[in-house]
Amino acid sequence: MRRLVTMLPVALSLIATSIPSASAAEPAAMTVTMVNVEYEGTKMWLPGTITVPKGAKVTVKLVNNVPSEPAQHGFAIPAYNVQEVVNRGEPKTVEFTADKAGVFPISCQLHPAHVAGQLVVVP
Ligand SMILES: [Cu+2]
Repeated sequence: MRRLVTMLPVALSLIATSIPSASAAEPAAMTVTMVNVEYEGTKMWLPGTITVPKGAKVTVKLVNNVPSEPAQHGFAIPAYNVQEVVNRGEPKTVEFTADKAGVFPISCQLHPAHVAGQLVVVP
């Protein structure tokens, strides 16, 4: 028992040094692919909801696979000043840092009927 007690501070210090502190950690980098599809006449970006931790550097790869006209669709997250136009067959990438927590709409700025999604930034 005495041996165990004397080893305890050593064990605790090993644990403490192996866990990086939150302030020293780099922000998480996340890459998400979203695909614009048409299902029974309804257009939408899938997945409809993307969830990231606050502080993450987010890269969203956008693929427009909708076969019907028009050949262009928009991708906008107004709360993060993200706005892009994606041509069919020409993937694009948008990047932003998720620096505010909350639930934010994702929409197609070109077509109001395009079903909206959401970005969830978890604090
Ligand atoms: Cu659209």
